[in-house]
Amino acid sequence: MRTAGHVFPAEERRLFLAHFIVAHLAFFLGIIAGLLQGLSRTGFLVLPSTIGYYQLLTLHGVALAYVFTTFTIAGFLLLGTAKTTGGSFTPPERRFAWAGFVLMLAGTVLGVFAILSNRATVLYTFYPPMHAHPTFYFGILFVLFGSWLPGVSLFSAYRRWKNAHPGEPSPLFAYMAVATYIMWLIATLGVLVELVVQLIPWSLGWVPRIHVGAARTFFWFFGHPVVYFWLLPAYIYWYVNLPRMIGGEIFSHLLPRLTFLLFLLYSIPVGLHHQFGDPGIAPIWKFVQTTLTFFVVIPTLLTVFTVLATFEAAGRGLGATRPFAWIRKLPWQDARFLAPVAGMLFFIPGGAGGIINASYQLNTVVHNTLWLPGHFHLTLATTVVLTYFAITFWAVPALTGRAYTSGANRAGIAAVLLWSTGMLLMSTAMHVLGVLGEPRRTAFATYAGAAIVERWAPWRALLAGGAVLLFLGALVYLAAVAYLFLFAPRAEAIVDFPIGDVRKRAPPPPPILERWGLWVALAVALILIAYTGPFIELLTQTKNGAPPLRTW
Ligand code: HAS
Ligand code: CU
Repeated sequence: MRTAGHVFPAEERRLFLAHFIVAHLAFFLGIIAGLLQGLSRTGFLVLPSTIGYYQLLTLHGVALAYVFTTFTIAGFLLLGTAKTTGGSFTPPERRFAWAGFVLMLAGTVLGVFAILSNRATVLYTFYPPMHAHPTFYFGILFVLFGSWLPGVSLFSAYRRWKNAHPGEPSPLFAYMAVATYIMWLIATLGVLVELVVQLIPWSLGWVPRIHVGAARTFFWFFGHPVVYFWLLPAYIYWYVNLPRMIGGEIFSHLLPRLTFLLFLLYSIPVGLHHQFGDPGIAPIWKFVQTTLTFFVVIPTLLTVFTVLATFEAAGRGLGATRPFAWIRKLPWQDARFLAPVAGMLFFIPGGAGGIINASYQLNTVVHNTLWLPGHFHLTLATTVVLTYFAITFWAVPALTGRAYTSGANRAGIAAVLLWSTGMLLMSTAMHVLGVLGEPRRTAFATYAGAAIVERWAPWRALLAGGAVLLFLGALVYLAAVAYLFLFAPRAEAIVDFPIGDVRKRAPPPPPILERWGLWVALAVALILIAYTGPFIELLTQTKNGAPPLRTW
């Protein structure tokens, strides 16, 4: 690969590219599982007896929700932080990031091996007492440890930049990356305790029984913030990268930083909204965490406001004067714009569904039904994933030095349209089926010909049709990415990675926003308020654990 004419030095390019490569291998694995299970759980395909439905479902969830995301996030945040803190990492920072990559890769190989060899059909939430082979839990543990190390590299780059520029506001991208990884470090402590104290000793046979209630609570301590770990990098792209791409400026130093701080505070103490139906936890704690869940909507609303304001300002800057004329000035024909904006539109029903889920009583109607997969295929698999598509379309050419050709862009647009149409069909069907009572986490069943199943039939067909379109969209996307990696012509000019500037007139951010110790202390205080009571109750009331169970 040439070195002249690149934004990043060769060492950085290799590091970032490695992340995007593994991410997309996992994506490929995940979408195959997705297609097969979409067709089989609706009755259109009978799986060969060597493949279990729940095994596929585990593979789908782990490959896409954990591996594809974590590698893409690490690659993207490392790339943007390097770019905004001086252009490259120091050798130790790079070594940390590589060590993280190797650990995550080793963990992925272990975990995928356990799933493919049918030793870990426990779904991506790995709820005990379902009992997987230790390799699965060690795999998850390695991915977790590995995922911390890029955080260390970017904390160090951020500090290095701060020391060299005393008194100046830190680069917005690096600030947001730091906030995301601090949140992630705290969040992963929950699942770390679950793995190290509970699951691993139990799976090795050192202890006979496991405290299921505590395990689920440790899991959701992590399981809710993980959704913001996926979402925040997409927000970074919306806040920092999109404005440059559309020729606009970020209009405020304060709002984007405030958004990320609020996520740091409110992402974690809300995990009980996944456990409204769990016994052993008094309703008051569920109510406290419901209330906190409503607080975590606020930074999203701040984001909607800021992103729309940036779009409008950019459109007006390009000469739009009449109300809403600015919308037509935006680069709709560019997949790197269309994809995230389609994602934003899907976030309207996705987020609204989230608010329904979070409403303690309404949750009873939708919990454990197909509504839930409908919800997270809108939020994660559309809002977030479409934004990751756009990030990849920028990152790969910037790293390979190849041109983002109009052909690649057309394929990108086709992928976005197929994905959006497929998801519209599939997630609508899932939401309706959920309200009609079809359970989630279940293989195809006719329930002995119960009358309700007849009402499900047309929606199941819609779901399957959506899954096929999604698969086609994913293939077109992967073809475009492979082309950008390997075959696109060399770019004539340097392929940049767009990072927006905050407008000159914006007042500088108050220094208190960079006092991380304070924000971490506040986050810990909120966590203690939300979680001390439930844990005391769980650990004192229910003493007997469950023996291991193999359901597959
Ligand atoms: Fe969720 C379950 C509540 C957001 C993912 N969620 C899940 C699960 C996943 C998931 C994976 O309270 C299943 C876990 C499992 O396997 O059991 N969720 C919420 C709430 C939000 C929310 C309140 N979820 C997300 C995001 C996810 C995600 C984001 C992934 C990335 N969720 C729940 C609850 C459950 C749950 C319960 C458990 C249910 C149960 O019973 O098990 C909020 O963060 C949502 C806030 C968002 C909004 C939308 C505002 C956006 C607008 C559009 C943007 C437009 C723009 C401008 C920027 C309020 C209005 C457009 C411009 C143009 C020019 C077009
Ligand atoms: Cu949640």
